[in-house]
Amino acid sequence: MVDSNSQENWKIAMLGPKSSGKTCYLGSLYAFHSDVSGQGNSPDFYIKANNALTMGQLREIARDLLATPIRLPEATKGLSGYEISLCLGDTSTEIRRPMTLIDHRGEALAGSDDATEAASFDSIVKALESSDAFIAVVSAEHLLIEDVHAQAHAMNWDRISSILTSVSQRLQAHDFLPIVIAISKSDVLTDKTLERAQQALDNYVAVLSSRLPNACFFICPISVIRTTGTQRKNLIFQTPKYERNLLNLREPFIFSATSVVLRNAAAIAELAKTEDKKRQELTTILKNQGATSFWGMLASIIKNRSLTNLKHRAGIFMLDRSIKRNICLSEEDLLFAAHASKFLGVDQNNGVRFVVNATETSLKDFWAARERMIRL
Ligand SMILES: Nc1nc2c(ncn2[C@@H]2O[C@H](COP(=O)(O)OP(=O)(O)OP(=O)(O)O)[C@@H](O)[C@H]2O)c(=O)[nH]1
Ligand SMILES: [Mg+2]
Repeated sequence: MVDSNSQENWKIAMLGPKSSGKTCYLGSLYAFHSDVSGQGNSPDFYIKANNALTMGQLREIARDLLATPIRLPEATKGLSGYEISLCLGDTSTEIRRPMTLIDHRGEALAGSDDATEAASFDSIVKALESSDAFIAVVSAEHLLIEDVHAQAHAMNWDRISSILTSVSQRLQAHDFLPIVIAISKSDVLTDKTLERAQQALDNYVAVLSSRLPNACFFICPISVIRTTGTQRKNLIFQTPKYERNLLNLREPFIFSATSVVLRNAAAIAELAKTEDKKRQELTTILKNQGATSFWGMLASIIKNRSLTNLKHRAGIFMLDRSIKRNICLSEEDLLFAAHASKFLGVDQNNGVRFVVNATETSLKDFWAARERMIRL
C-alpha cells in the first residue's frame, strides 16, 4: 500500500486500463535505470529503491523482464506504491528526489456491478486523486480499434477523463496539472497505422485539453518490449515471443518531477505573499543563494554549478487542502529541475509532443511562462 507517512514524497500516479502496460513500464524503468542488472547505474540518471519492500517488489518484476526469455508480470492487485528516488548526476554530485510511483489494478477504472468490488475500486481512484502528476497510459493497440465507442471503452477514457477533470477543477488559480499521455505498446504501430493512431489520440487530448485550461499534456510514445516471430504454428496458437524494445523510459518521470517543482514553487511563492512565517523560511533559502526569486536561484545554480555545497536538504512543507496534496520543495529539487530539463526529448525526434489548451506548444515556452508567473 502507499505509505501515507512519507510527507516529503511526491506522488506520481499511473492511470490506465488493465493490461495497458503500466507494470511492465515501471518495472522496465527499474530494470534499466537501477543497478538491478548488475551492470551498475547509468552515470546520469538512475532509480534507487528507498526501502526494502519496494526494492523486493521492483526487483522481482525487473528480473522477470530482464530474463531470457522475458517473463511478464501478473495483473496488479489493488494499489502499489513504490518508494523510490529519481537520481540525477553521478555519485559525487548526486541530486535525489524521493517520490512514490503508484501503480494500480487497471480493472479498477472499468468499475464493477458488485458493490464490494465497486467500493474497493472507488477507494483506489480516491487514493490516486491526491497525486502530484499523472501518467495516463493509452495502449497503441486500443488506438487502432475502428469503432470509436469500443475504443473509448477499451481505453477506460471516460474514467480517466473524469479523474483528471475532477483534480483539475479543484486546483487553485496559480496551479496547473501535469499530465503525461503515455502511448504504450507503440512498437505495434507501423508506418501505415501510426498516423491513424495519432489522429485518434489527438482527438481525445484536444477535447480533454479544451475542457481543462489548467492542464498540460506531455504526449509520449513508450514501449518496453515487442512481439517477434510467428504466433501460429501447426494450427496451435503459441504464446508470443518477446524481445526488448525500449522507447522513452525516463521522459515521463522526468517531465512529471520537473513539473512538480514548478507547481510547488508557485504554491510556496503564493503562500509567501500572505504568510510571514513561510516568507521567512523562503527568504532564508533565497539568501543562501543570493538570488531574488526561485527562478533567479535556479539560474544561479545553472550558471555556477557548485553542486557540492548544496547537499543539505532545506525544505518547505505544506498541505494543499484543495486536493489534499502535500506540497514539498527542497533546494535540491530546484537543482533537480535545472538539471532535468536537458533530459527531456521534446526537441529531439522521439515522438514527444506537448499540448496546452488544445494547442501544440513548446515545452520550453510553457516553462518560461510559468516561471515568469512565480514572482515574490
Ligand atoms: N507489444 C507490447 N506489449 C506490451 C508492452 N508492455 C506490455 N505489453 C503487453 O501487455 C501485457 C500487460 O502488461 P502489464 O504491464 O501487466 O499491464 P498493466 O497495465 O500493469 O495491467 P494491470 O496490472 O492488469 O492493470 C503484457 O503482459 C504484455 O503482453 C510493450 O511495450 N509492447
Ligand atoms: Mg499491472
